[in-house]
Amino acid sequence: MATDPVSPILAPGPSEFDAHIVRVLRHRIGKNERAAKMHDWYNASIYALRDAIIDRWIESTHRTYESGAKRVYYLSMEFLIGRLLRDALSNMGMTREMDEALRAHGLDLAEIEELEPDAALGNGGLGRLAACFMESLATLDIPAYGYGIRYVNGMFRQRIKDGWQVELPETWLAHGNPWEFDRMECSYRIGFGGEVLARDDDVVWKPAEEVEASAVDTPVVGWRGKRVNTLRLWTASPLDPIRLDAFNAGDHFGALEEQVRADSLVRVLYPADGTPAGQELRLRQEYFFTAASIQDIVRRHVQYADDIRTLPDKAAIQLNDTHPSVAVAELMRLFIDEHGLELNEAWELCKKTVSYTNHTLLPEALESWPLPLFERLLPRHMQIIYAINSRILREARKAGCDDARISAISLIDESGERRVRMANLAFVGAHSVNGVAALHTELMKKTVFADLHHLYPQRINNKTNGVTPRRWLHQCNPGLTRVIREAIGDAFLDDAEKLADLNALADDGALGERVAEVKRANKVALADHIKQTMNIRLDPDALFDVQIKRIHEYKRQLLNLIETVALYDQIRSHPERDWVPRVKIFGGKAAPTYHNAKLVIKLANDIARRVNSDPSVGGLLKVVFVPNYNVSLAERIIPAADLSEQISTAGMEASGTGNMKLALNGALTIGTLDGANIEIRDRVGDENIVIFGLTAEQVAEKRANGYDPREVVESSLELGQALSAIASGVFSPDDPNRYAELIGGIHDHDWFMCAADFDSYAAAQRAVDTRWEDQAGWRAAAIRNIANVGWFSSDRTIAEYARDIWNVR
Ligand code: B1N
Repeated sequence: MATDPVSPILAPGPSEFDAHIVRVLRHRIGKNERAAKMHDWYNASIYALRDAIIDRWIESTHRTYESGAKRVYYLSMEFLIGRLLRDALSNMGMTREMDEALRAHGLDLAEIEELEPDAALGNGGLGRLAACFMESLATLDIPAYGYGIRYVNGMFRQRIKDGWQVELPETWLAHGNPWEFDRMECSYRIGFGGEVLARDDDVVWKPAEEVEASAVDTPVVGWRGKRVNTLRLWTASPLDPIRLDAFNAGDHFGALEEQVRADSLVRVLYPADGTPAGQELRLRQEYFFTAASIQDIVRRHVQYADDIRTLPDKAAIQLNDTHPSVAVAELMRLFIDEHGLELNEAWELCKKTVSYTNHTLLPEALESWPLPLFERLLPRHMQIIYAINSRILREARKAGCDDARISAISLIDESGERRVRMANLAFVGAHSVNGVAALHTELMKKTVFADLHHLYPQRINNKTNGVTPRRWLHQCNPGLTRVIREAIGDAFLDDAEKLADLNALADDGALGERVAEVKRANKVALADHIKQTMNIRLDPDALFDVQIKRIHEYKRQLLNLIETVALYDQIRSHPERDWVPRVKIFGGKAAPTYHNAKLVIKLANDIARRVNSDPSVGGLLKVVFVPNYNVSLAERIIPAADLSEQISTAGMEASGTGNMKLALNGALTIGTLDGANIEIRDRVGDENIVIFGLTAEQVAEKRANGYDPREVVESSLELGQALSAIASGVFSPDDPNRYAELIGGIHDHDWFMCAADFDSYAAAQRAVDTRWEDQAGWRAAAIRNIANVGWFSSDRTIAEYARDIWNVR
């Protein structure tokens, strides 16, 4: 039976709750128990639960107004929230009530939960971080709003067809969304284009086009239901739904053009992660949601404080990467054009209010917009950016910056086609600029932001990422949660760092057994799921080796696949050896235009087909590419993982958060000294993590001084054989040249250092095998991982933002 790790503190008794569900079924869905279908029960369950949440929500909002507390505003292009039912039940302490109520009608909560579609409003780590942060903000009782876009289709659904990724639209709203509340009264006009007129002393922007942004709210319940915050997502509609004159004149499609234009703003999330963001629609989307959010924030403030100058005391605006960084210009526009402030005063207020988080150093992911496009779409913002820029460049000159530094600091990139640099805008407009792991923050200071850091040496700070232990331990792994409670009591449920009490028990064989039993049960459950969905049979006693994340060259799924091929060769050449049975599990989406990433997916599937059907490996090696990796799949895979692959080229993964989730669920990490892996190693200890490969410094040195991958390939027999097998078509007999170019890249430049790190990686993998043979040792190491990663709770991260950046209690 499903139980909560928390005793019910708010819930009505089970029979009362049951009666409530039945009432909802009747009066809100319009069915009785006999007529109700599974989906009706699903909706009724959520509506009934929602009623309990709403009371808390209204109470939380009221409390914030009464106390005049400062609010945190988290602006993000992505919120990868996944399913909400289990999370809301668990945080409200109502899982047992729901379970019993449904049971009384012969229904199974787990089955009802499966009906909920994943809200796939994000690409990957950045969007999932935003979701974890929202939950932790509510948990820490901090008044907060998340602001983003209500994408109708969101992230694409991935199908694998003949081994290739195919992108399909995600239709998560097809059956409605019982979690959301339309706030039609909360709407703003968002302008684009047009001209800027000077009238006396005033400046007036006359947009050529306008769309209406209206709010759709979703409650975010904190742990133990203390506070419910709001995720406010904007939807778009035209000011005129239809041009009747055109329609009556027979232009039926043209008459709806405005509708289509508005609709396009909220259709899809640009499904690229770390590749050039591209075109006008993306900039329109960014301005659309940012402007609506900033206007909402300012309106809320002046309504209650009636002095715009106190905004920084009441509002902290966090920019999740540069996607909402036009907020700086929009806030300045409202200060100056709507509230009549002088530029200087407006600028000081803006910096005090705004802060910015950087999530990547990849140059191709640093947003900039062609100046003509920006000027055409946002002419008034362009003027404001020029005004800010001349201020900043004056400051830089005064501080003695040379020409090279000045042009690096400038908000306008003049090196080729002129572009507006959004990261520089966010940096200068914010009082805090943070990285997401210690190494990443240091590299920000040395690389992309070196010149801005020189000018503003106090601004950059680190806030190492975290994950919510509610979703990523309690809810996804109830078995492990139970075992931990029995071992150390309940304190860790409210403070993940209390997991450290497990350290004293790490060598306790009995605890090791219980942790291993839970892991095995989770592996059986995952194996069943994979059998059902993919018809691949997995041995739950094999080592489950997991790499789940976006497919990207720097994340090096290719390195893992090359090693898989090398292992396959070895097993076939030495069948007499005692090989540790392994299951290699891959999951992740590739950006639709990212050719090499899509090829890596095909390669994983080509290798899987060959290896899985080769009787000579005797089931010792299986390869699985799980389609459509998303939050719900992560919740199944992570509790079942033995080994966590965190093998990015050092210096390129800003933080990673999957690394934290997997360690929290007792997987050992094999990884490079990159992102938060370094901080994970610092906490779990060298003996409980497997580190290999070049350091970030060594990678930089090799890239700067030239390095010859051919030489490396020639000196490693295993690597050479694996590469030529792939390149010559052993896994792609239908198209032997399919991987020639991909593998050629490794020989020619090996930008991501797959060849350079191969031997070290392969040796680390064999060391993993040796460790696995000592099951007692493995279990102790797994427990030490669980015990020491409580620090990576997003509660700790949010507490640091609150103290150092937002100045909220
Ligand atoms: O943000 C995560 C980090 O843990 C990951 O290391 C990092 O790769 C990820 C452009 C991004 N950085 N940049 C993006 C997403 C969408 C887009 O259009 C860039 N995502 C990350 C959380 O800090």
